[in-house]
Amino acid sequence: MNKHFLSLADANLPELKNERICPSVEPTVLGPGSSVVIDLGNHYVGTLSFRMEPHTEYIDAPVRLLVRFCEVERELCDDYSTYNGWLCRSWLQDEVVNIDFPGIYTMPRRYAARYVRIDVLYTPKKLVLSDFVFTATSAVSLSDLRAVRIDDPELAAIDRVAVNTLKNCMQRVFEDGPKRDRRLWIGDLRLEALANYYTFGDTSLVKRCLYLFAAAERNEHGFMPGYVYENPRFVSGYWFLIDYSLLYVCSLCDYYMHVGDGDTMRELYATARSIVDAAVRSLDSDGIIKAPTSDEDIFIDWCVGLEKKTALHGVYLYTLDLWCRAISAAGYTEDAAYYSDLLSKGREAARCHLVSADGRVVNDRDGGQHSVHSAAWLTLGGVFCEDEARFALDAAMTDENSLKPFTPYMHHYAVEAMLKAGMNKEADAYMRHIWGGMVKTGTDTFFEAYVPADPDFSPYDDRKVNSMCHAWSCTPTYLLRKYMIS
Ligand code: RAM
Repeated sequence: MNKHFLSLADANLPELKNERICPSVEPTVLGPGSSVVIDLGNHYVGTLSFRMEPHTEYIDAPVRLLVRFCEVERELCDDYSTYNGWLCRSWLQDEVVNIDFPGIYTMPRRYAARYVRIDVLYTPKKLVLSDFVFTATSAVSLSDLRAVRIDDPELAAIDRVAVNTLKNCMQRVFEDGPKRDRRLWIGDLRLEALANYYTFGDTSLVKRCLYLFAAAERNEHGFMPGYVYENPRFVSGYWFLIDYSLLYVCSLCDYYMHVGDGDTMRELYATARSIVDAAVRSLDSDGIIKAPTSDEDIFIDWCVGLEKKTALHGVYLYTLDLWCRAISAAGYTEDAAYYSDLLSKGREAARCHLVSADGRVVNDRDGGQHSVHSAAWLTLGGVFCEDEARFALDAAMTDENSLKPFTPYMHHYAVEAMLKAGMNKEADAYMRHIWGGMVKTGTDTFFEAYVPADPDFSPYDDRKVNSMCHAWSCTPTYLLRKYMIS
């Protein structure tokens, strides 16, 4: 672990802001087997306290309650006893609490919720619950939000939910999800940071996260872990995702382009360059990037059955492109020329080996699989001119048999690719379909995974553990503010 970078990260630790939410709930008389649902009126992240008093007679035994925190309404009725996901059951936000004495009870942990359901498990006498207070936390508050005017009500709703998602994920770091995993992941960080530049503008939180990753241990190939833990102490992550490692470089470049902080660019230059060089060392004899160990080391999306080699090459080119622009702006002219040459070669290699004769992004390396992922990432990598990109994207999106994105993370890059290809109308329709589709479910925040045809899809084999306020879903506020509204 690099202590110097860690100390710079710590110097940017935010002071969290608190907001007291007092839902209007009448004092409720409850006996064994009865329950109450508290609606906080919006999705928040924080702690809950409430008052428990005897109804008429003194309660001469502990009161045992089951308290469940739900991010969206449908979770109120989920049966947790049937949970069969491969992530630990303890991520589900339910607690059995024993209250020995009347008075205010404060729950010990932080939760992410719009609704709280309390079931009385055991009590010898009736009790009354009242005075619910949810203390919500975030690194930012809505009063910091840059105001914009969005006349279209559907887009305004999408923006509102996106901003709420971002706010609730901005804590000590840019968390991926406040319910789960509550840690700093590169892929999530990059998208949150972009959205943040156009909304809350909290640049020191971005800086903190860039330094946290720079402090992490690399693997033997020179790649960075996809995530780190930082609370209560720093621990490097164990999953080395090549695309995420490259997106760290992009995050630094974005930060420099938006903030113009030359000191941080200089501090982190060698770190970022060594990742780019690790990618260059991973090129095969055709000049296409290849995961040094196995394809397990590439993320791209949670899409089931996805082949990822083409998309990874797109991420490599996209990173080189941004890297060249940022470092030449920062004055590293010689290096910029060296990497520009690699970029041209990488694009040429993609045209030769990854694009079929008819202009679709289909090749043997990915077993002839057609996907929106591959077409989007090669477009973002600058492999095509606008017409070619439009053709490749359109072919991938309209082919019934092609694979489509499963996560708002990949939906985001699909929209970015459409915008790059000048498909503004299609990008608008896509955003309304995906993020507008989530809004129609009545949610206050955007989800970790969203497959319109399969609302129960979970990367973890059980929807109950999905995060329903997930950082990488917050980008419509960025897309709208940067490209779609004036
Ligand atoms: C999941 C989380 C996180 C993401 C990784 C790859 O575990 O949802 O957000 O970055 O996958």
